[in-house]
Amino acid sequence: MEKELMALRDAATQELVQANDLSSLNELRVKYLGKKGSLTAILRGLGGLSPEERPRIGQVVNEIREEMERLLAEKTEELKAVELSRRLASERIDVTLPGRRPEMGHLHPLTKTLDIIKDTFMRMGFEIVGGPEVERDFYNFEALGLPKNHPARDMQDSFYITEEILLRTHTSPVQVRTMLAHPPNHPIRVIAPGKVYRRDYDATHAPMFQQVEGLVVDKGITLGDLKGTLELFVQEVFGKDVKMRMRPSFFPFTEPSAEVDISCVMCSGKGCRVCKGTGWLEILGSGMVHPRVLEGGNYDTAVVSGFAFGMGVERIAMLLYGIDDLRLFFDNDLRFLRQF
Ligand code: 2NM
Repeated sequence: MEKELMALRDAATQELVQANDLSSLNELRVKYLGKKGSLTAILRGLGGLSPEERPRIGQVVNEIREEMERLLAEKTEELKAVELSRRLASERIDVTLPGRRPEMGHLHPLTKTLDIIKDTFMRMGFEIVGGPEVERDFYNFEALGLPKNHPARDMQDSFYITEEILLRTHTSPVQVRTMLAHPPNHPIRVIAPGKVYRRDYDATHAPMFQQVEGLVVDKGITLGDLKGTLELFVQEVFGKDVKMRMRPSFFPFTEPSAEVDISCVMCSGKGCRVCKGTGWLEILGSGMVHPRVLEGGNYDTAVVSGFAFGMGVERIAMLLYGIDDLRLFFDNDLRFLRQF
């Protein structure tokens, strides 16, 4: 028995001395001292020995185990030191390298444009109002002088949920709701920004886009008020040197109606590819609110009058930043977005 133990000790010691990494050291610990290790097995088998032999052999086994534990600890320290000096010799930290800058996000160009538009009208005393994107046919069409089968409904092919409910094609229904939410003849000065939906998709039309529509209703509001308000808006957003003009047009909810152009921001009105040689760019539609629309909003047209206008935020952003394809706003390509 003792001979066997000595042989075990010698074998273990030799293996320990030869181990040259931490994982093989651990394997040896398991092999000899682990739950199923050979020394542990011998310790368990002591019960089978005679009462005279048992204490003596037990003592030898314990001595061997203590020695092995000491050797294991020594060898572990030694190998750790070797590993540390190897890493110290091979790994280098360049403390002169520049730091890694955290990525900074920023607002989307459409958000920036909308912020500029909202800020400009807020400084002119306009309130910002909102409403549902899923809208009733009544607020989206009927109340604006567009009954069923009106030819103008073809101009904005819509996304219908049911025959009576659709995705709004403009934010005008918000203006109608605003009129109805106030007592009769209560003055109004609001803009309604928000998403609108039309069945369209090309370089200048997306099925979802953003609009800002404005509505002013009060005693004595004239076309002159409309023109002055829009001129101030154009100068604030595009700069003092930009000129504005109004052209007669048609909308079912305004009379008279006018298209508003600004002098081309690319060529300063000289004529170029962007303005197709005309020197002018169309930026919004406007007009004096049609009496039928005011009456539908509980306003007495003998007492008050109003003007309204509507613009596409994407179009304003394209002119502001010189972008030629509206789809870029929705692709989420960082190479595009990082430029703003
Ligand atoms: C436009 C052009 C002209 C408009 C009309 C109204 C309302 F609700 F008061 F009748 N809101 N917006 C309007 C007028 C919109 O967009 C090109």
